[in-house]
Amino acid sequence: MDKNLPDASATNRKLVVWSLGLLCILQAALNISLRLALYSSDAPDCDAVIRNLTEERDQLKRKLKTFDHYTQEGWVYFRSSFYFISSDTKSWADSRDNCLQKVADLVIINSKEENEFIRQFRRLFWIGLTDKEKEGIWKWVDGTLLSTTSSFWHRGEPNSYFSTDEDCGETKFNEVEDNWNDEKCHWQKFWICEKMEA
Ligand code: 2F8
Ligand code: CA
Repeated sequence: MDKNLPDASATNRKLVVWSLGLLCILQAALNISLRLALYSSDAPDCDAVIRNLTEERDQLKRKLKTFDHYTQEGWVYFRSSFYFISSDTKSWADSRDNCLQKVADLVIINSKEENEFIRQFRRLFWIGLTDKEKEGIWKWVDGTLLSTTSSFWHRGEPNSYFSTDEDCGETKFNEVEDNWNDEKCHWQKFWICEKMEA
């Protein structure tokens, strides 16, 4: 062998060592860039996503349990509230007491849809509306003033009929959309309690 020529196996070894070195550098670079991509701010936080989904699932389970409980006890569900339709009659105050005992209150009507929901029963029901604190100032049982844009007094009502004291609200003229009447609170009537979904 010519001593001036480089040893072939030594050259190969150098080549292998360099290649391995290069591969190591490439792998490290790949590793770093993958980690950067995974933990960059716009990558989804998987733990947070799972936490949110679990919370949503538990909330739905709780809702379903509440729904089953109230509907089995005869409450009717409509737009995020449960309604109890009485099958006997009481004065306005006794009706309200009955609702309070059920951890509910006499119905508060906030929309035309809710009034239509109640009107469909075609009954004379006490509702949670009264002006017993101050004549002519109609308030719901939660203390809110009756809104002029969402009231359904029948034509000519409220009228405190012939100056008799009619301080409690009822549904009466159910053949038309504006079906409310003011009535004497001691009259015995059916009533509707409302319990808002938690
Ligand atoms: O005409 C409206 C009037 O109708 C009744 O009186 C005749 C009501 N009272 C009773 O039903 C007891 C009034 O409240 C109502 O305004
Ligand atoms: Ca009246």
